[in-house]
Amino acid sequence: MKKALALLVAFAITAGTVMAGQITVGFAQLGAESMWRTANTDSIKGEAAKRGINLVFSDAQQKQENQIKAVRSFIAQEVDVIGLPPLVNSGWEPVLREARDAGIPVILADRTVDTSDDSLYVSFIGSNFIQEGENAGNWLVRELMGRYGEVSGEVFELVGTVGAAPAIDRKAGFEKVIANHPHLNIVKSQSGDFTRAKGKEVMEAFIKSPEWGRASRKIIFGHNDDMVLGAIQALEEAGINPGTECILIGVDGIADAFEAIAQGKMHCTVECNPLIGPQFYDMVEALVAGKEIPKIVYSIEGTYDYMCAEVLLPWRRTLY
Ligand code: GYE
Repeated sequence: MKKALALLVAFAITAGTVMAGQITVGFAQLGAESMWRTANTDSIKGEAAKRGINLVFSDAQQKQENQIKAVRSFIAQEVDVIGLPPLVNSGWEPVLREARDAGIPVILADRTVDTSDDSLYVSFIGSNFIQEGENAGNWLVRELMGRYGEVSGEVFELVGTVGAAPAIDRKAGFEKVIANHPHLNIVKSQSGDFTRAKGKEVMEAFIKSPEWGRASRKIIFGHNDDMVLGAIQALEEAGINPGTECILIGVDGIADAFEAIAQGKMHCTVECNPLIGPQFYDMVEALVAGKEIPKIVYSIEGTYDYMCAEVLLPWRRTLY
């Protein structure tokens, strides 16, 4: 009864603000774990406001059950389209089936799901995470070759959220590249859940490990920049100079990473574009107009290092 009432209230609030012909989108954001994510949320909210789209937004605080609940409530509210960045890549089939049966298209925004039934969503828009892992690996191989004339070293890997597509795929892409180099190996690998605080904690544990003591070339590969920035704090607190004693690579390309690179504390960031609001609503509007949309839309992304970070920092601050 309470639930039904809550649903009714939620519906009344949304319905009350909708104008005739206005598109309603439910977006089940997964959390606010990183600067990438806050930029992504701003893009999704800002672009809806610009286009006069009625956005029903929810934040699952990094809990899959909350995201599933949000999707169910969007179905009950009969929104036109649902946007979903799945926290982890499994466990989505029942709720995606419910949306499909209700005739509400779901666009996977940012992260992917692991399913053999791709009729459960209409489209994926986001990054090619395997490619990002490869970009990180390729930059590292070139860097080692340039610095030392050989490709060898020990990698300490800060993994993203366990079971999340960007964590699984970035690892896979990176490993694929370094597999060609027998003296370049991952010696430690642990999840820092894509957050700065956990990245720092995991780095503290890495520093105390025997592998750290034994490593001759210490390389830190973080599945996002926030974890690497946390790791830099841990290194500095332990009296280790990140810029000269380690090689640090992150993913996302947030302005704070550009700044750390410009300051000589970090070496490279692989871009992952969070500003997908405009493309997302292009798809929403096309769907509502009954048009076909592509099944996959990948962002185009680069890799940035100490050769350019300082010059590009002011521009980057205007992005994310
Ligand atoms: O790289 C990370 C965030 O799903 C692509 O999630 C996104 C990732 C991003 O927490 O910073």
